[in-house]
Amino acid sequence: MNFKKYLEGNKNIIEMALDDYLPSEEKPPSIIHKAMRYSVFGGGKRIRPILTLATAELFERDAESVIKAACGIELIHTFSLIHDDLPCIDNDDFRRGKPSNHKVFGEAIALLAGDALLVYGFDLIIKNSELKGIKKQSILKLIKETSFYIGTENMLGGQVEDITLKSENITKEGLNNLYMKKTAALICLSIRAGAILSDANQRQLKALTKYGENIGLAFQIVDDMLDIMQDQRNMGKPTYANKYGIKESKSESERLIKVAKDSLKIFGKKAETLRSLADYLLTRRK
Ligand code: GRG
Repeated sequence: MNFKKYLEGNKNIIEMALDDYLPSEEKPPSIIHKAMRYSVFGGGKRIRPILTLATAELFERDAESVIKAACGIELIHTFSLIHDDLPCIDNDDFRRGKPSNHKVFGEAIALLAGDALLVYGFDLIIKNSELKGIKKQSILKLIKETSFYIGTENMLGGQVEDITLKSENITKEGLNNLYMKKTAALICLSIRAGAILSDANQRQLKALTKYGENIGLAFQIVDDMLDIMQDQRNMGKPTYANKYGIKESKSESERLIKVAKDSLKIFGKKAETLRSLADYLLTRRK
């Protein structure tokens, strides 16, 4: 199948499900439901839930058996973006070319909308237990993994380093570690979710985690390059592009994508979609 069509098809499945699961804008207290929907339907690429669906597909599981967990992870991602933009963190007035959540709804509601999306995210992961062929034990494992990958040892901790470390003081290893936590952790979780819900074995989980870590690192390096090339943001921040320039960022992201694809060897041809997804992350323009 044409890969562009695959992405579009899965994006539609995810958006329809998200619309179905989220409270309507009219439901009281209406303002927070409006704020949540504003950011959830604000033009995201849906990379993380697409990765969950694609990983489940590798184990011949259809989208229907993992869709709630996939959407839960997208809600957690959206929570992190709303909080990231707040004046007390990155102070960004725009997200995806539109006014950021706090610019439209005010800081207090934006903060609460982020909190609510985090809670709903966990709720949807738990509700994935209602879907066909899912073991309760896998859901427990996934909840534990979610807490770990978004907690202070990973996404949250990465965000702390992002706002406290200075570009001039950070080493390559330190930057790698920061990217692993801030960005690669949630990407790894998205992939591991698809694998755990499909009863993958340890060897398969290990290979998929290596794939996730490497595409996650590449994703952040590409993101920093796009920021610099498109609107000169992040000046002085600890980013690969600021420290090593565009040329080295490009070759490092290409190297990481190669390592990611090589780590899928044990799956043979069945992992073709995950390989195409890795290539797509390298060539994306937003
Ligand atoms: C609880 C205060 C508090 C914060 C939560 C803010 C935070 C912790 C974590 C944020 C981490 C973060 C923003 C990492 C950046 C990752 C990244 C490159 C996001 C953009 O992802 P895309 O391009 O987004 O997939 P779209 O727009 O497609 O949804």
